[in-house]
Amino acid sequence: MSDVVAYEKQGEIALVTIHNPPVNALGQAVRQGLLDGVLQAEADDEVKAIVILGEGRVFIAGADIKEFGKPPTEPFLPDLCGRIEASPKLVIASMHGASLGGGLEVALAAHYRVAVPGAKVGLPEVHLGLLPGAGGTQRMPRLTGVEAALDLITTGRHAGAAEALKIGLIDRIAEGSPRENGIAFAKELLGEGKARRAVSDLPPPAPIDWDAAYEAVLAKGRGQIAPAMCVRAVQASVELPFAEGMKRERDIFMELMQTDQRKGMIHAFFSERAVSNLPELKGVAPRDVSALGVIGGGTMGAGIATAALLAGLQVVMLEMSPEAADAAKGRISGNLQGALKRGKIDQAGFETLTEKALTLATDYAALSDVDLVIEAVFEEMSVKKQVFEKLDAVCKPGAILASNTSYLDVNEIAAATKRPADVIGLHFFSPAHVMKLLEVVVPDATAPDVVATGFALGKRLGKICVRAGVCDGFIGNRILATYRTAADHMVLDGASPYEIDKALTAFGFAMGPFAVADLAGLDIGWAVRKRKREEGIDPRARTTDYPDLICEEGWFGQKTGKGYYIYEAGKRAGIPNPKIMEWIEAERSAKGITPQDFTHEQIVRKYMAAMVNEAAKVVGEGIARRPLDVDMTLLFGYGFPRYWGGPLMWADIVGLPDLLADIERWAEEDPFFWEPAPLLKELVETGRSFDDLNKAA
Ligand code: 3H9
Repeated sequence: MSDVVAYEKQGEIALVTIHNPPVNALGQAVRQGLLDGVLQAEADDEVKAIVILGEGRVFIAGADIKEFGKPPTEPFLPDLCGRIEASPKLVIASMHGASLGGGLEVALAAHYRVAVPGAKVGLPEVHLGLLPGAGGTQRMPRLTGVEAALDLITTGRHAGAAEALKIGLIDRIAEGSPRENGIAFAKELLGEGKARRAVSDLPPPAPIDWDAAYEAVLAKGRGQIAPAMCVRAVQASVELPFAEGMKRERDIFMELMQTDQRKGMIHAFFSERAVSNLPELKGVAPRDVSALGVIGGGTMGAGIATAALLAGLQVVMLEMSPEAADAAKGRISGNLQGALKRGKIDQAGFETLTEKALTLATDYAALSDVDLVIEAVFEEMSVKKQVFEKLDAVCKPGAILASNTSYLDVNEIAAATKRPADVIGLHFFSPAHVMKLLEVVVPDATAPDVVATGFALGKRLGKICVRAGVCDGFIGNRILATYRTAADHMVLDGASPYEIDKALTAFGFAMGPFAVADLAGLDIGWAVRKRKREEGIDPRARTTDYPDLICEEGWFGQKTGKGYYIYEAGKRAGIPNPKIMEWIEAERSAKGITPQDFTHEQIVRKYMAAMVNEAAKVVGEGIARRPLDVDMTLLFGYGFPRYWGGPLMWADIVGLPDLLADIERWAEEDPFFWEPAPLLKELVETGRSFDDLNKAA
């Protein structure tokens, strides 16, 4: 019938099967094919029921996201769903794998729904900056009530078949193939003489306090608009007749389609998938990794070991003494207890991981048989070199030696071994069993299959892997150092750390830079400052002195109860530490600075401009391959708001010429810090965007 939708008859049942790999997205041809299938079945008097199926691993993953932003083409999905629901024949959706977004909306337009036990359903449109636009906000509440519908629609989370059955979203769970299930259910319904049953005919559900729900969702979304707008669309399902509710949903959908947040989130969706797609790795087979060594069982090493154990690897944890090894085991067990509580593993699994899969050792010889070893010891070049020399001596040929360093020169570390081709940086983020980002740092001599192994391991551990070249801080920490410096300069010039934190959380960051510093530990920045001073700071750089005073007091942030903020026991959020402003004011007057006022908008602009300028240098120098690599680094490792898509997508959205003009204006006063990135200048001169570079890569 069509290339992507097949039509077939089994007696009085018509089977309309979508075959549009990889995920049966509802592109124009699929929508047309579905419509034609329904019309063909309706025209055939012998057919009494229509079963809609998806071939392959999912039922339907939703609208075709690649079509968004282009002019819509007929048949439109809401009309198609309406037409399916209006069919005089019984329509059954037989679901398996994922039924998401428009895919679930097609199922909701059917009169009955059956799913295999492993099926997942959801309306994840909010993750794309949208809302369900084909009746999801109108039909789902009629089936589940408002509360369950708002939970699924505003969070975009997936529900399993059991939950879907419980809340009334599907009618039945059946073992067997979707085809068999669909046919059996259709026969049963026909046998019982069941009538067609349109969800739109069901009475509207009971109302709730809509304004309260709207405000709560808006606050939770930290500036994201789409989830809050879902509340208004669901409200329409209760307050308006079905057809008018559909119109309201469509209006909001079209409004959201025009937003920058939609652009940012769709950029994030595709970049998240493209980031590990490197041409140089095509056809390169990774080495086998089943046993992993971890050196150093502090917070980072224990987190890495936890992630590896949860991914089914054997782990050898090497520590300096039996006591330190015991402490490391305690940390790993604590992490695994968390996984146990969240139902990720059961008690038997917990015991296997801690007692069988994990080996503690204090002698390097224990690492002689591991396939890959990750060093997470003290961040000091001489210490790292010693570790790598020892590893080189004991590890088997072909074993990969990885450093978790966050700043140091991995080329220099590799040179301490006789196998630089087997050396790589695997930079995890703390807590390593939770944070999604892994920077795969590639020194000059690393073999391609070692890089491929880094990516394969990261994927196995559930990480988003970004390739980074070697420089001080790689992609993420190098950019962080620059935008942190911009924040420090603003403090000297008149903004308070607290206003800066407020401005950036209002922009969408999970936390502002000073609250983050308190969380990470102020001693970390102190150590970096000391190292940089030893290496020699360029005399043109503006520096701040007061952060050292905080550390000299022994105030290292949350872990000591005091830093930029004071933390009362049992409370996560702190209150401003009054001593900080005293020190800042003293430093300003000692330096003869007259403080100026900063609006939140000015704070965000300067902070983001510094981030973008450094990011453009990182891309221009090839440390990051593409702008999207920077975007994913900041999104998954640094709490950057997903709805902006990443700093370079943000830059495209606000406009590169204006941003460069600001940078050049600030460079008149501080040419050292604000030196414009050559790549940024080149893009402005040639009228291109960062995303043009992504597309060309
Ligand atoms: C919507 O439905 C709007 C409607 O309410 C109203 C309309 C009017 N379109 O994730 P994977 C690609 S909005 C186009 O790696 P998995 C993906 O880019 C939609 N392409 O597989 C990748 O391509 P590549 C609401 C799509 O097994 C390949 O398929 N739905 C789409 O790990 C494999 O994807 C969603 O937001 C799409 N809809 O996970 C669901 N989906 O190979 C989005 C995927 O070139 N999708 N691709 O990199 C997912 O969550 C996951 O893909 C899924 C499979 C769970 C289905």
